[in-house]
This record gives sequence, C-alpha cells and structure tokens, in this order.
Amino acid sequence: MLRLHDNASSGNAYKVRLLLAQRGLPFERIEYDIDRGATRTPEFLRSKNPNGRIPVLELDDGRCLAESNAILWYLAEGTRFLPEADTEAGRWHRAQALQWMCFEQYSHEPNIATCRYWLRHGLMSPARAPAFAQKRLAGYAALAVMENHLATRDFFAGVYSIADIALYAYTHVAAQGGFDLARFPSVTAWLARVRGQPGHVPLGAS
Ligand SMILES: N[C@@H](CCC(=O)N[C@@H](CS)C(=O)NCC(=O)O)C(=O)O
Repeated sequence: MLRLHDNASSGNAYKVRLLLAQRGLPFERIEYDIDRGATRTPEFLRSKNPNGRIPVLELDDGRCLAESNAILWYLAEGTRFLPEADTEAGRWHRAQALQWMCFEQYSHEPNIATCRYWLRHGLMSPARAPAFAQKRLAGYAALAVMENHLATRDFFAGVYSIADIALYAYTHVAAQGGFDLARFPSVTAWLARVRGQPGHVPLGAS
C-alpha cells in the first residue's frame, strides 16, 4: 500500500491527500511533528527525504518521492487530473498545469503558506515583522495574478487538474495567514468550484 509521510496541517501534504482521495487510492499516513524536527532526524534524511521535509510518498518497493507537486504529477499521470499530450490542445494544457504548479512553488507558497505558518505556530516577532510585511505584499500579488487568470476561466489549465489542487491547498486557508480573500471574487468562486469536485476532502478531515 502507498505510504504518505505526512503532517495534518500542512497544505503541501494536503495536496497529496486530496488527490489520493479523489483517485480513490488507499494509503497509510505517517504523521510527523514538524515543529519538533521529526523530519530532520538522520534516519528520515537517509531513508525518506534528504531535504528533511514532508510530504514524501513511499511506494510499495520502498522508493520515496518528495516535493508535493512532483508527487501530484506522479499520481496524476494517465488520469483525468493531468491533461494528456496527445493533441496540441492537450500538450498546451499540460504545460499550463506545470506553469501554474511552478508559480505555486515560487510565487504563492513561499509567501502565503509562510505567513500562515508564522501566525499559526507563534513564530511572529518584532524582528520578523519586515519579512512578514514583504511576504504579505508578495502573497497579495500572487492572489492578484490568480484573480486575473480566473476572471475568464473556470480552472487553471483548461479543466480541473493537479494545478488546481496545488493552488487550492494554501489559497483556501489564506485567511489564516492574514489574507483577505473577499478582495478576489474570481478566486473565491474558483475555490467553491474546486470544493465541489467529486471526492473532495477538506484539509482537516483528509
Ligand atoms: N517544496 C516542498 C516544501 C515542503 C515543506 O516545506 N514541507 C514542510 C511542511 S509544509 C516541512 O516538512 N517542514 C519541516 C521542516 O522543514 O523541518 C513541497 O512542495 O513539498
């Protein structure tokens, strides 16, 4: 059985739990206390992820795959969650899915998820305030990019795909990072469309 090295409040891990649920794939969860360095032990670094982070998907034969979006790609290949490249339109939507997943990792998650983490884990301090303000600005800029794209589209890459899953994970809890989603009506409508997909599970219950 697939094994997910996991943390219940992590949006990166939730991406994987959501796709596993939507694909109906059974899996075993192993919870890590990331606040106490549970993913930084020599054993974890040696056998699960040398980069010391969850999520990690462990296959039946013991191979381990890290990086949430790489895991999504692996699990989505050959399914409706990742467009096929067998037509020009499919090839385009597939590349768009990758484009938005790169955007998520470079422009969205480092800002919105980090603000959420700092606020929820009691990590705010006067020394951190300038970095927080900078991430808040960059997070709002990412939300504005999404708003503009979604103003004329239902989903990020043509149809519902792993690009939507990747971006949903931290956008739907952006308020926990101090972001006001009411400013982004197209993003808010898209969140509802994603929640309405068959097999959707919420972050807390997945
Ligand atoms: N780019 C990675 C980021 C993974 C990541 O930052 N994981 C966090 C939890 S969301 C973690 O394991 N933190 C524990 C640590 O860094 O020690 C991904 O998308 O999977």
